[in-house]
Amino acid sequence: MLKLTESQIDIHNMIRSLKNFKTEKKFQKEVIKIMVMFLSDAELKYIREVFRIIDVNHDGIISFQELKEFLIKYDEYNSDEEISQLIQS
Ligand SMILES: [Ca+2]
Repeated sequence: MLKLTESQIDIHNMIRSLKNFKTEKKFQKEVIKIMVMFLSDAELKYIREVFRIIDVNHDGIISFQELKEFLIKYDEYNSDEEISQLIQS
């Protein structure tokens, strides 16, 4: 069974994707819907694993604080406002 560890996941690349996501919200959401249909089990597993890492208390929700701590940990934190924008997108 494939088990991804935190070190195997390209966190910075993932954060970059998240940040770009807000720029063209509507278009990107449509693209993501289509992409999800074509994702392999391994890719879906990868996404779930990243979610699990951010969702520290494992309640199935990524809170503002969890996302902030995650970005600080990976040196990608800029401002609370940026996090708000990420959450709203
Ligand atoms: Ca949580």
